[in-house]
Parts: sequence; structure tokens; C-alpha cells
Amino acid sequence: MTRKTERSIQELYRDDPERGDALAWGRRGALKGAALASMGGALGAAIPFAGQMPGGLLPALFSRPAAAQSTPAVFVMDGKAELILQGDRPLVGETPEHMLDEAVTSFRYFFVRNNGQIPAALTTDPDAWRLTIDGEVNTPLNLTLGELRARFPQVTRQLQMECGGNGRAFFAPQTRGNQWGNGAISNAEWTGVRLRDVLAAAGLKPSALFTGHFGADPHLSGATDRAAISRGMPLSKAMDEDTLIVFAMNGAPIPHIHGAPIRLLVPGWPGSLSQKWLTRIQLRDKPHDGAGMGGTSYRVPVRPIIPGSNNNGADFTDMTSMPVRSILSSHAHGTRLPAGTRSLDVRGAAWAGDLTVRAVDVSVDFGASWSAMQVAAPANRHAWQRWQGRVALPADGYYEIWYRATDSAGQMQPHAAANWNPQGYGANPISRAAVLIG
Ligand SMILES: Nc1nc2c(c(=O)[nH]1)N[C@H]1C(S)=C(S)[C@@H](COP(=O)(O)O)O[C@H]1N2
Ligand SMILES: [Mo]
Repeated sequence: MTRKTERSIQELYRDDPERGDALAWGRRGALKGAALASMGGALGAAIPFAGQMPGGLLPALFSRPAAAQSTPAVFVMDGKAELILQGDRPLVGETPEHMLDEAVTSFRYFFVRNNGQIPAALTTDPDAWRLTIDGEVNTPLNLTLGELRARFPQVTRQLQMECGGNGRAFFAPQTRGNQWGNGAISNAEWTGVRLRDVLAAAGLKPSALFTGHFGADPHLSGATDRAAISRGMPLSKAMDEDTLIVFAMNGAPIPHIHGAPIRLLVPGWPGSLSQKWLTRIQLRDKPHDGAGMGGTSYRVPVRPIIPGSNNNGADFTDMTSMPVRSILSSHAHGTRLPAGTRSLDVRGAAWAGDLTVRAVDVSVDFGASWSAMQVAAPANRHAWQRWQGRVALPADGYYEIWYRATDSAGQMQPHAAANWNPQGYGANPISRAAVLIG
């Protein structure tokens, strides 16, 4: 090979942040003089708070997840905005954070995550669809959709549904799987029946301690003896009043891509539990062993492991409640605003699995000072919370909006993605969005 491979600025920083600084900008010691000028040149603006900029920190404009940079592939589907195409086999689309600006997520901005093929849509009589409840129950059920609607009280709730791998792109070293930024989150209004009411009708045996979920989507390979995904949860979560079998989203039948005619909605826990195209729930005396259970799937280390190391997941535990996270929806990452702009009205959403969010703070000076935002109460338990506030900008130039939430137990988003694991779950570091004034 004669041609020297050019390393990207991201790679430089990944290997050795301090050296990345020096190589990229000629920085020696504090960022000043020529190094500061060259960084400003690359960013296209001076950096008013350069004095607070931590050494070895790649500017957010260059460091956000690959999907959010340059010209990502576009996810195209009738009725959906141009989402970020994370993959087309299986079909996966992420919603850019700034498109999550509605209190209730509409179909247009609802992310898509499939593990297998998309099943054919039901065209015949809706009552041809059956839901089976079996296993450790006294009376196995085989319900039509009509029976499901008629036999149990209906509830309507705003519920957050977040992929277990949301934030995966923030892990270093990179892990396998969709390189989600913060956009694998939704907060739609769902209508359905409580799973616990259906389980009560089946009559739980004392041995019913776990669920196993089954859907109609074929395995990616087309193999008929394999499930695309089939996860399960402990009975306590199945009995939560917000764990629903839903048949309507935002007041209309569930769109096919989101699991029509019925799906599970298990808010606050990994989205993979919210089985789409739901056909069967099995009650079990031991944890489910379906596709996506065990090993390192939806599991995180009990004690931290060496980032990048191999692990069979023996000392891992199943992910349960998702960690606290916030998004900024008022300004797209990389937004340019007119010269002279001296304040920003910022807003977004925050959520924390089964908990609530106590505070959202924003910094525009690289974390040297933080301003508390107003955080609204959730519409109901397990709904996300909207936040808003105003930040002042002293001069034109390059800014990073840093935003972080703190949950009701006092846990704050960490400064860097923690508890690295091979499949990249639970990364919820403080986020940074670049904004250029002038
Ligand atoms: N049947 C079925 N259900 C499924 C999946 C799937 O591939 N098949 N993916 C799961 C995962 S990993 C997530 S994050 C959510 C995504 O739901 P959405 O596509 O409606 O956004 O569905 C879950 N339910
Ligand atoms: Mo997921």
C-alpha cells in the first residue's frame, strides 16, 4: 500500500483525545492562539466560551453519531417524515431529536425498529386474529379482537416506548447494533386493555412468574422454526397498571408497521418487550428463553467490564427500567442562527423508565455553569415530560447546548456513556448539540 490511510477526526479522538487535540489543531496545553484559531476555522465560527472547553473534547459539531452527520441515508415511508435510515434489512429508522417536538408522538415521527421481516397485513375479518394466553394459567384463553375489547375495561394513556439500545452510538469503543443517537424513543397515546386484567381472566397459577411474548413477524432469514424476536418479563412488570395490550395509537387503529392489530406496550422498559403483531403470551415458571433473551441480549454487566472485551454475559443482568435521558427538540444539531441572536428558547423532553424526571439543566459554556429548565409533570405515569427554558448567548460564535436530566431518585445523566457492554445498552450520557450564531 502506497497511499496512507487518512484517519477521520473522530478516530483521532477515539484513540487518544489529548493527542487528537494536538494533531487536529496543533494544540499544546490550553486551547489558545493558533490552535484555537484553527478549531474555530474548522467550526466556521469563533468559540466564545473556548476558555471553558475541556481538553481532549472533540467539538460536538464533529462528534455526534454518524447517522446525525453529513448526509445520512433517509428512511422513506408513506406518512413518515424523513427519518434516519439505520438499516433496511431489518427495516430500522431513527427519529432525529428535533423532530420529537410534539408532546404526543404522531405516526409521522415515530421511530421504527424491526428485528425480522414485516408480516403481511391482516386483510380479512379482524376477528381472524387470535391472542393466546397459555402456560401457567388455570384457563388458557384464545381471544378474538372483539372479545379482547368487550371483556376488559379500556384505558388510554400516554406511554413512552424506548429501544433498549437507544444512545448506543455514544459508546466507545463502538458496539454492534444500530448506532442510535437519542432518537429511538416515542411517547404516543395508546388505547387498549391492561395485561393484568387479561391474566386475571386466565387465572394465574402460583407458578406463573414470568412471561414470554410471541408475534407474527417471520424471522429475517425466513426460517419458520425461528422467531424474529421473543422476549419476556417478570410477572411484577406484567401486572403493572400501565402494561397494556393495545389496539389503538393516537385514537386510530395501530399502523401496520407499529404492530397492528395488537401489540404489547411495556412502558419504561426496553422496547423489545413491547411485542408487535402480538399472537401469544405464555406464562412461565422460569425466565423466557426466546430470541433476544440470555447471553448479552438486553443484558448489562453486574460489575463493569473492560470496554471492548468479549463476554458471554454470564455475570450480566436483564435490563429493566430504562435510565434517565433527555432530548432537545427546539433546535436541530448544527443549526445556524442569525448574527446578533443573544438568547435561545430551548425545549425538549426527558424521561426515566419507571421513575420520573426531577430536573433538566442546560449549559452553553461547556458545563462551567448550568441553568435549571422548567420541567412539566407527566401527562400520566410512564409518559415523558416536556421541558423548556431560555439561555443567554453573550456573543456570536460556536456554542454547544449541553442538556442533562436528573431522575426522581437523584441519578443524573453521566458525562460519558458508562457500563460499556458488548451489545451497547443503556448509554445515556449528557448530550451536546452544536449551534452557530452568525
Ligand atoms: N414482533 C416484533 N415486536 C417487536 C420487535 C420486532 O422486531 N418484532 N422489535 C422490538 C423492538 S427492539 C423495539 S425497540 C420496538 C419498536 O417498536 P416500533 O417499531 O413500533 O417503534 O418493538 C419491539 N417489538
Ligand atoms: Mo429495540
